[in-house]
Amino acid sequence: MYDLTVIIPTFKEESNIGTIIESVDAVFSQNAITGEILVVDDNSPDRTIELIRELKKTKPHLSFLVRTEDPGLSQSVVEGFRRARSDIFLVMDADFSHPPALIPVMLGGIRAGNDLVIGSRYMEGGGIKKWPLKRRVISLGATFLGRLLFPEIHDPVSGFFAVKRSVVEHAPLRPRGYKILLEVLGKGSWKKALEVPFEFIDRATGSSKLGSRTIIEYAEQVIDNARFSWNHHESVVWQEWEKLFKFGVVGLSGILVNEGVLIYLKEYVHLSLPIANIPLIGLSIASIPAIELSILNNFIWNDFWTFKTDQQHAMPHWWQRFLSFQVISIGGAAINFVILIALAGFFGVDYRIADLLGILVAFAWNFWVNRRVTWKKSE
Ligand SMILES: Nc1nc2c(ncn2[C@@H]2O[C@H](COP(=O)(O)OP(=O)(O)OP(=O)(O)O)[C@@H](O)[C@H]2O)c(=O)[nH]1
Ligand SMILES: [Mg+2]
Repeated sequence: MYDLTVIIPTFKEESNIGTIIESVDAVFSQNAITGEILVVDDNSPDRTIELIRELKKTKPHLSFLVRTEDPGLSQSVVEGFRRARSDIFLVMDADFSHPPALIPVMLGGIRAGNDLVIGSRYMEGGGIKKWPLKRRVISLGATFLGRLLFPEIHDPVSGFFAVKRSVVEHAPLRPRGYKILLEVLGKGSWKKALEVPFEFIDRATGSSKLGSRTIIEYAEQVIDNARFSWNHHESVVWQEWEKLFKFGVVGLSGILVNEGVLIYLKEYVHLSLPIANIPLIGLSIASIPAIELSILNNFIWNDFWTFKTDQQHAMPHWWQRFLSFQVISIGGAAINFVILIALAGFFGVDYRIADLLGILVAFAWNFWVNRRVTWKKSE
């Protein structure tokens, strides 16, 4: 039995296939890894297949399969999952964009108890070398969409990852397009993921296959994964919806607190300062504690309920989280205000609709930023 299976999808990689296999092999022997290499080729019209056949003669741990139907990178990887003869799968490109030297690190991550180990470009220590602006923008857009579903994963669309067999074995994967990792995250059964940074190096030889269709396919895939979670409440994405929902409920409770305090101070306390008789000033004096108490209310509920976790928070002290929440809430209020004034004042939108839009954007801001800053889990 092998320690792991390195799955390499290929299409027209005659200039890389020989060297990538040798490199992976060198890493295997330097680290005493009994690994299998599984190349999944989509019937390349160049010499890729011929070269693999040649290499196989001297390498019993090298297998390959040539697909003739339904070509595609993700489909090939999933077929690799089915054919692999070990319990740990590691997916990497053939074009040296993914450094083979990281294989032992990723294997170690799985052995240490993680279900998934992701080679990550978008975290400290990671990066991308020699990419034109257009590709960077597309990739950042894809990453942002993916992070809406998996806020804790820096690089949910990386092509470089290791995964336990059990994560994908019974997962109803619908592989399409390029971003197989998103599919695994969305439909696989996993709890713990680890990310290791790496620098993505653009291919030196061979040709790229990234087309414009990939963008549409990817958007479909994101939607499909979001939909999937509605019927699968054990999925990580569903847990995210739950947080969003709770955050919304807490927000509504904050409105009640705000209104309640305001009415109480205005109607029953009868602020007795001399200037409080001037109507607007009295209202302002009452509004400030009303807003502040609603922020406090929301913080408490979110801290004890919405973002309750058995893991350590990146901000370990409650007052740190409170300060962060406070600042972000003021930012949200400013967003609400600016949108209301801009839409109603400059674009003639009905002020009620303008306010509603402002509230929605502020809500999205509050959730997203607090999720990633205030209640970030420690790594
Ligand atoms: N089996 C299979 N492999 C593919 C297919 N398309 C790409 N690949 C392989 O998947 C890996 C990543 O593809 P790349 O074309 O390098 O994609 P990329 O890294 O986004 O783009 P470039 O590096 O600029 O080419 C490489 O090993 C390719 O050979 C495909 O349709 N089928
Ligand atoms: Mg590449």
